[in-house]
Amino acid sequence: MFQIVTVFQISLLLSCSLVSSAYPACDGGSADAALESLIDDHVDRLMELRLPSWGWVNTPGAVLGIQLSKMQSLFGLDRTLETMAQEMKDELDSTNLGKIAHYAMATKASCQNPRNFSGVDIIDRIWKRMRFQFRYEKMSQRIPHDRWYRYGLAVQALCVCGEELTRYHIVRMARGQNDDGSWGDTHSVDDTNQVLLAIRCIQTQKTVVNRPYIRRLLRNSTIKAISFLESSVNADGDDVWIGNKYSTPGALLALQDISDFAECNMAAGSMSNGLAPDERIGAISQRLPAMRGRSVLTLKDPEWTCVTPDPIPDGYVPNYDPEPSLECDDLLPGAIPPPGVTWIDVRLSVQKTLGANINDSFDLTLLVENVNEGNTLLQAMAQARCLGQFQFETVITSFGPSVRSVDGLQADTMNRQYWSLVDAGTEKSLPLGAGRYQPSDEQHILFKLSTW
Ligand code: B12
Ligand SMILES: *[C@@H]1O[C@H](CO)[C@@H](O)[C@H](O)[C@H]1NC(C)=O
Ligand SMILES: *[C@@H]1O[C@H](CO)[C@@H](O)[C@H](O)[C@H]1NC(C)=O
Ligand SMILES: *[C@@H]1O[C@H](CO)[C@@H](O)[C@H](O)[C@H]1NC(C)=O
Repeated sequence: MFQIVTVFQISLLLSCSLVSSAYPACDGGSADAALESLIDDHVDRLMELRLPSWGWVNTPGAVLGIQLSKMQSLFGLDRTLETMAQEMKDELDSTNLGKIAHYAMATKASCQNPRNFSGVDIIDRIWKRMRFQFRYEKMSQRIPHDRWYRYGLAVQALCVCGEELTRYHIVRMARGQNDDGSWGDTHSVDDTNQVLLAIRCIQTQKTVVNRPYIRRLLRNSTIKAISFLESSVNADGDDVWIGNKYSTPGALLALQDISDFAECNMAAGSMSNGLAPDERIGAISQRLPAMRGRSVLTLKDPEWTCVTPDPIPDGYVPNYDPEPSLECDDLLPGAIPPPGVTWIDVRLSVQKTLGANINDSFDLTLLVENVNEGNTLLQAMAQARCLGQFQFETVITSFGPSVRSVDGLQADTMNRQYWSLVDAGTEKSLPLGAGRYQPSDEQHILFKLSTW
């Protein structure tokens, strides 16, 4: 039933969209004036979200996003690259494979040498980590240590920097594909996007092109991946997404030039519909290249060149503070709601046992009363904290604050634990993080310790 409705809604949209324009991610053309100005808005927002260090919460992620979409706008690039080099050296041993891949691609995109970026051979660091991707915890494994999204980024980074992937890594990637054509489970559209783009890149390599078996293997994999992504197209009100709003940019780039699906322009149109005021650098820097229709595969082009960035605008000082303001004075309700404000009640529960069933008992449950309607989940959590009823900690990430510890229990990220945010009524995972999700009246939200 659900699928029939979805297809019906999509065809309705199709018939109304005759006047809509074509998008670069779908037809390879260039951006029209409206899209160009939206790209500018995205870059401007990134400049507002720049930290006093001239970097970002994820510096290479933001640099890569701008370099691929509007290179000349990256004013202050020299200072950013200095910061990026320092941040890279500081976290080289502790961060994940995907972040190191971001460093390599941001360096390449800025026409620096990834083999010697401020003395560091980033490519060598990626190769070293590739060695144990399918061998850890003393066993041979099907799922890479850093998971598919980051593995895909690493293969892309090696490939666009001219490295030849080995047969071992290629075969492992193809064999890790699920029967439905996807990779991963928790965020499978996002994972599939990155692996598909990685496969597309290595399909141009000599080692692959010369070996019929590998060539066929990857061709088969690609066909299944395309069909999984096309079957993930869905209508959401007036919008069309591949997966959801935040997996659509990656999917459009992964499918670019290899798939000619009817809803491409609609998905690209939905994606190019604006910039939500509370979107963070993660979402913005992933959307930029997709609006321009230029994936990291373009970095492989021997003609890739850099331009001198615009001068730093007069009076520009990067000064973004990523810590959310959660003052009790602003959050604790008075005796009656202020004019124009409606109060809602939100229930919060916690399950600390890994693998617990949603119907099992909770370790903690509480009702947060008199939350301003429209406040975020994080504000509701902080309101309960101000009353001494709830404890939690967050860490700042490129998608905003991420819940790291709840009721005194910290997720063990080294062992891939995390606090998943679940609607206890529908049992569905929340589509947005605590810093952006706005609970509704009587909604019951569960913090469930999980692994990925
Ligand atoms: C891997 C991944 C995860 C891993 C993160 C592992 C880790 N801590 O290192 C796990 C499985 C834990 C995870 C959890 C969640 N995720 Co997630 N995740 C991803 C994914 C697929 C790739 C991120 C990555 O590795 N990037 C590469 C590195 C190099 O870049 P980075 O900037 O350093 O990435 C960091 C952030 O992405 C952060 N992160 C990942 N997910 C989320 C979600 C939120 C809300 C926040 C604040 C941060 C965050 O973890 C990365 C490392 O620190 C992205 C997909 C995408 N398109 O970006 C989704 C994505 C970022 N996740 C998303 C969501 C919704 C969630 C959850 C809220 C799901 C839920 N209901 O529980 C939870 C977060 C709950 C919490 N405790 O706050 C959405 C965010 C949408 C939005 N605009 O808010 C995305 C875009 C997926 C999607 N298409 O919907 N995620
Ligand atoms: C890396 O580059 C610096 C100059 O930027 C140079 O002095 C150094 O010798 C190079 N290192 C290697 C290993 O090539
Ligand atoms: C590719 O798919 C075809 C048809 O499904 C199959 O016969 C063949 O064995 C596959 N090749 C490889 C290398 O997986
Ligand atoms: C939880 O209980 C409800 C109704 O009691 C049931 O419909 C649902 O399938 C259960 N969920 C799980 C995961 O067992």
